[in-house]
This record gives sequence, C-alpha cells and structure tokens, in this order.
Amino acid sequence: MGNTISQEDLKWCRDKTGISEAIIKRSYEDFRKGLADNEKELDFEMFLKKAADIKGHDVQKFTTKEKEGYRNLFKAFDENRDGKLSFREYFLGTLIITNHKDENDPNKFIEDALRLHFRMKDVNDSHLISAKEAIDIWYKFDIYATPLDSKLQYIDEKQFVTKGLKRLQIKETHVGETKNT
Ligand SMILES: [Ca+2]
Repeated sequence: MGNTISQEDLKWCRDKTGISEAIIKRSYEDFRKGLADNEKELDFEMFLKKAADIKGHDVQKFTTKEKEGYRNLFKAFDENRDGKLSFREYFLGTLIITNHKDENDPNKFIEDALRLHFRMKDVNDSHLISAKEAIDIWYKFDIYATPLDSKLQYIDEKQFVTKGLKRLQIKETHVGETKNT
C-alpha cells in the first residue's frame, strides 16, 4: 500500500498494456509524487499538473483548447466516473500523453484513447467488439450512438474509431467555440 505498487495493480497494468514492470513502477512513483500518504487518487488539477510535467512545461502554458482536451481525456479514463483517477486509470491516461509528447492537438489523444479502450475490450484480438461494448465506450467519451449502431452485433476497430471521431467533431462544432454561420 501507499508508496509501493500492489501486486494486483502491477499485474493488471502489465497484462493490459504489455509494458515492463520497471516502467510501470516508475509510473507509480510519478503517480505518488505530490500525493499525501492517505491520498490514493488524483483529481483533475493534479492530473493536469502531471501532464504539464510530462510535457516539460508549466500548467499555465496550456491553452484553453489543450486543457479541454485533457479534461476529455480525464473523463474518458475515469472509468468509474467518480471524478478521480486511480493508479490504473492514471496509468492508461499517461501512457497516451507520453506517446504524444510533441503533439499539441488533444484530439490525437482522444483517437489513441479510443483505440486503447477498444483493444482492452478486444480480448481475443479479433478486431471486433460487440456493439454494446462500443456504445459503452463512446458514452464515456460523450459520443452518441445511432439506433442503427445498436442494431449491429459487432463493430470493428476502424469503424469504431472513425465514427467516434467524426461524431465528436460534430459535437464540438456545435458545443465548442461559437461560430457565426
Ligand atoms: Ca475513477
């Protein structure tokens, strides 16, 4: 407990991502940094601060749009929707941020996040998940599903990501910055 990662968490992270134990342990140390001994989870402010650390600059340097991207990512990874990230949730989140160290477009994170979620459900590597599973993931990303989607039995990865991003975009132009049309 506390400053050492539990065997359960270690095994879970390794099985889900195939990442080496050394890296998972290092990530756990990063996760613990700034957390009091009795604190087990991160809130959004702390998450953003860590994201800034990873990118090697100050939180203040994030643009509103970038912050919004991280907010979406935070929400997406907050599996149980309690507004906090457990280590497992955090680990998957930072994995994607780290892969996009030089990337300034948070939407790219979302794409990778969608893929990762898809692959976590695709346990037998069939590149298919049930439509219900797909809709559950979309829901976490605030992506709507059509009645047609719910009639499908399975959905493949390409379709899953393409539809998801397209719908997110549509939503963004509606809800995001005001546009004069
Ligand atoms: Ca959570």
